[in-house]
Amino acid sequence: MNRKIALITGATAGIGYETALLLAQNNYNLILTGRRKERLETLKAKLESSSECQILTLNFDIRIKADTEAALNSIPEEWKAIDVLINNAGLAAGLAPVNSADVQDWEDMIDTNVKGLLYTTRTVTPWMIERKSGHIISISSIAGKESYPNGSVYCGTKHAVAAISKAMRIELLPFGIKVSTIAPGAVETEFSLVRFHGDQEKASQVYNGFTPLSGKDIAETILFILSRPAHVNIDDLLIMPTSQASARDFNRK
Ligand code: NDP
Ligand code: 8X3
Repeated sequence: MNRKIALITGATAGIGYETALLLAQNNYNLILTGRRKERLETLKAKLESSSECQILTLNFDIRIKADTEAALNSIPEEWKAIDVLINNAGLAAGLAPVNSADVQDWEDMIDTNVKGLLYTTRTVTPWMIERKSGHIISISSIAGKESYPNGSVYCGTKHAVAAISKAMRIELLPFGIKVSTIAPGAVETEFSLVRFHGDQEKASQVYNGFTPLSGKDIAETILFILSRPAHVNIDDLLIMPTSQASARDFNRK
């Protein structure tokens, strides 16, 4: 294979999906993961029929350590030469204060955004270290820079992504492995629909009166980071809609 290999977690929707579309057109073969198998298969068929890209799909729940490790370790040897790991799979569940939030929502966010990211990174980094090459891009959030009311645990998980990435950057420095984080503001994907447990009306209200970022905006940012020369690393990139100045300040019309 003379294409590079990128592993994208959470490629069935939103940012991960758009990143798969863009990297397929930019000389990457892709390992795509997610729980929704049918979506993975449809995306694989779409990409293989529209580009030279080879696709491997892995269908597992990133919250489950044994399943995550088994799926990743099942990758054929030639696919283990992963150049790029995009830690994207994640969610917000609920929007409520600590005294009344649903504890299961907390478990889901911590297990996905923090523990799932760690299980994946723990499995893939030894392969990168062996080759003394690689680039890990993790999707943090404006919620990893600020904390807002009713978002304590989501904000906590995204602060954790930022903190873990900072330490990883130092740990992986001797091996020439780049570590980057992207912290987006509001991106219109399935994110709010998931946060509000399928309530489409509440989800749509999040993006009322302003133009949010799109999954494609973040995919293009990922490609920008990946296409810097070997001596350049983008450590951390904060990207916001023009109409958003903080986690809570929007210019809505
Ligand atoms: P989407 O809901 O559109 O996509 C989330 C992706 O994560 C899906 O492919 C989903 O796949 C996957 N995923 C979620 N839970 C699991 C799980 N347990 N196991 C495996 N895969 C899982 O949201 P976004 O594209 O917006 O979110 C991508 C990342 O960007 C997240 O980490 C999010 O926190 C972050 N982010 C989003 C922002 C936004 O405003 N949208 C802003 C800042 C950061 P499936 O359901 O098929 O398993
Ligand atoms: C998603 C953006 O502001 O809802 O990470 O936390 S926000």
